[in-house]
Amino acid sequence: MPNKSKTVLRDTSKTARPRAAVETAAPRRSAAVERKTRETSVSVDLALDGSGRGEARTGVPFLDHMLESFARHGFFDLTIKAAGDLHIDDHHTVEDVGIVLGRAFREALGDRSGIQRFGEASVPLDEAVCTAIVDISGRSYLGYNVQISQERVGNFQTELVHDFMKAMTDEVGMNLHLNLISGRNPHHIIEATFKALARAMDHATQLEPRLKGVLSTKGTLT
Ligand SMILES: [Mn+2]
Repeated sequence: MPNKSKTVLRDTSKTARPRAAVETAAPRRSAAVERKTRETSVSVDLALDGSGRGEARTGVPFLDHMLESFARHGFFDLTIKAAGDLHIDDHHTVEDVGIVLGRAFREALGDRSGIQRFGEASVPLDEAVCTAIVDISGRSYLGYNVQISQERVGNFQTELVHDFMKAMTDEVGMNLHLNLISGRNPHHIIEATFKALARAMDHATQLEPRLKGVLSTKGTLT
């Protein structure tokens, strides 16, 4: 006898757990940060426990592409708006977006109790492979080993990635090592770098259920 069983879609909406029970399980880890200078005006809305919904409007389209990829692969909900002095060049805007995004992470993490703290990820994009290793330790350090031989990708200066990462690292208060393992195309290299950062930070910012307080024998991560 052939198996005649068939799939029946059942309406489970009435038996499902009430949403409120899930949503009140943990406090919302999020931040909204604004910063205005004579050079730029930047706002960032960040939720650590998001779904990867990213919207970036910085006036620097390549940076928008990278930030939306960062949100997607880190499962962060992220809205970034910036208006900067792009008539000079992209530098102030890219660096200041890094500052405000870093500040948003710092604020959303609070006293950093309960977080995994460490994260590591390697991400390939065709011929490019980049590794990100992060420790959200409260001590700032950037190890940047992402050599890009091309000066630009489209209009975007590839050197600005270093400035963005330095600004963000300093503001979060974290140790970040970015190591390019291989790569030729600058778009691939930078995108693999942002995706690796996203995955490493997703892991490092997640809550460790066995942990009470902060993951430090010193007793503080701020
Ligand atoms: Mn791309």
